[in-house]
Amino acid sequence: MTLSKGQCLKGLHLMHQSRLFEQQIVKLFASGKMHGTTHLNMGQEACQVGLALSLKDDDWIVPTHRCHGYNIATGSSPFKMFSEMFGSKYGLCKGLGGSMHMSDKEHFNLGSSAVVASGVALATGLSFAQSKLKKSNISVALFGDGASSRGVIHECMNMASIWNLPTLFFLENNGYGMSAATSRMVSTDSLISRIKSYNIEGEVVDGNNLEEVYEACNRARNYILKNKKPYMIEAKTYRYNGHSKSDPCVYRTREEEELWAKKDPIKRFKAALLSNKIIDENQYKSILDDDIKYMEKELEDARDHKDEIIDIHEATSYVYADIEKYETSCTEFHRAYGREAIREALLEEAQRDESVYLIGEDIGIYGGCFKVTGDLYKKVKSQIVETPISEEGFGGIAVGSSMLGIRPVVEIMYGDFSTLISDSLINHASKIRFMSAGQFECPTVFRLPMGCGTGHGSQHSQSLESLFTNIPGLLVVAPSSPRKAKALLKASIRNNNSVVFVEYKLVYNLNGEIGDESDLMTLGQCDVEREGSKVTLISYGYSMQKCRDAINSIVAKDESLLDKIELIDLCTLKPLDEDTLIKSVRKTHNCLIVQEAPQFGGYANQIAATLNKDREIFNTLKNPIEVFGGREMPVPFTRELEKDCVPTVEKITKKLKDLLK
Ligand SMILES: Cc1ncc(C[n+]2csc(CCOP(=O)(O)OP(=O)(O)O)c2C)c(N)n1
Repeated sequence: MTLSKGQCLKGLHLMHQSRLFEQQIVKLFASGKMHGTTHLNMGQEACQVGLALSLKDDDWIVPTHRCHGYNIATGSSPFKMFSEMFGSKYGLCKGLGGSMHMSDKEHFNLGSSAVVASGVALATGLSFAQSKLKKSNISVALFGDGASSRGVIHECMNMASIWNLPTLFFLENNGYGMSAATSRMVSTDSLISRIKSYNIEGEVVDGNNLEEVYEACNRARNYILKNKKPYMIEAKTYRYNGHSKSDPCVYRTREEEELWAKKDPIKRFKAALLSNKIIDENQYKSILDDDIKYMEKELEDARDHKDEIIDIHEATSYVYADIEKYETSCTEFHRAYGREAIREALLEEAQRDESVYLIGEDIGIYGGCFKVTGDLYKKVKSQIVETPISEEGFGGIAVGSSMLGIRPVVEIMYGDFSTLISDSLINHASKIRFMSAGQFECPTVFRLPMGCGTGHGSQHSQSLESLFTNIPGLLVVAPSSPRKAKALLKASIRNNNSVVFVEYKLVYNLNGEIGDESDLMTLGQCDVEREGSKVTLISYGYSMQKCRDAINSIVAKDESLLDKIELIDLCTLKPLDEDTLIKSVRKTHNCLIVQEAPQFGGYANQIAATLNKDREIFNTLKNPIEVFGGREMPVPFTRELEKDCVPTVEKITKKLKDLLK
């Protein structure tokens, strides 16, 4: 055998433990002692253990939802795994993850994504980081045959190939998605053949043969590190149980199940050990006995503490990383356009910190779609990563890489395409810190050019910030001027949360004073741009500029109104600086909130709700708080209609005048 005796025994123990762990889980669910759901991997142990035996410290894995065996095989404590599934504070993720999210940083296991196939992007991101940080390690992207039809996998294979990433794509082909047989769902008999399109090498193995899997993984690891190329393994295997706990497997025959039971990976490995005289029957029995006792003890300990859970305050503390406060001492200013201000922020931060990477489409010699990155490809060339048109893939890669020390700043060409990266933002970047109970952080910035006024039509002009403000775990920042764009972006890049950085495209064309490299603004603070006594006007992004213009036009005609309007720039939409807003409206008793996004369901309504809940404001308001947003229509192309579908300076002026009466 190619495995040493030590490896054989370890492999046998691990396969037993994986199976025994899940047999206990079946009993616990059957007796109602666990809640939620679970996906069992019994029958697939050779894939998990064979792979794990080939890995070295600092090789990372991102398992699928069928993950228990991967945790056991890579060294997670069964006590902590049982505890996680009981939801107790002794769980790997303090009970915040559950069966599908068993992150274990100590054992180089990022934890699964419950969004099938998305973990592949995270794993590719880990290998992106390994490659940039010049590590001699690999990351393993695990996925199933069902997952293999998702586009993100194909995007990632393409990028791993063109960027020479050390990714092992490991497909556990157990023949079925949930109920969907591969034969019905996939356009080819050979899943591995798809890698030809990406110029990736790979092989198919018998996934129920531990030694074969181990040897293939070893070959793969050596190949990846030697050739600096990704590799793929397709392991053919079978899951014994239903897809999840409630699946009676009506879609497959008992004959088929019996056929696979004959190829049981543990029985086969035992037979190989006996025939190669590595152990005898008595030794085998004693190994199994030890494993049974070990697992029972781990369960007993976990059960003894299962009712000890973290409180809601501790749980909340895992949502956000602390936000740093900055007091600017900047005295040196120079004039710049918004796009130049952002470019300066990117340059300064990339030069200051070599882990900052700028990622996006056409951000190299083309200079970015809106010429924001400009000539940065000359100045910080090695930190610019131009991507194919694969938003979902490079969004996930950015998030994955951020957990291994990269600080990605992703440019999405148009904010409208944030719909395509929303999986990485909404399901991953925002939640991994929480689900892993703080084991991982995702310091990413996603720059999204939003808004209308450029004649680009309905699919290139939206204001989608409210899609993200409703997601716990994301910061949402929206600058309204060149200075703020620079100072807020620098603070965003340095912070340890994921930031949706909303760049209203027309702010790119504003010209103003901007600070030097020391000029940073604290995230989560509003800016009272001008003080006034009678009306509070609140806005963000390019609408702020319209508010400024409206105030100027009012004051130009009537100087007595100079100190009557208080103008507040939100700067950060989330977390919201409620105190500053409440203080202002308690003083003015009038409030108008302006946003470009359609009014219904928009973010500005949140501001109104925040102010309305203050009793003092409620009791002293002179007029209802007014929200003024875009019309209920996609942004039209026609210049006049495009202008009219969002708040205009003239209309803001009129509303302000009414409130000043
Ligand atoms: C994007 C997405 N679609 C659907 C699901 C629901 N779902 C969970 S597992 C699964 C089947 C996955 O099949 P496969 O990738 O072959 O893995 P297996 O379950 O066989 O291990 C489905 C459809 C999901 N979690 N994510």
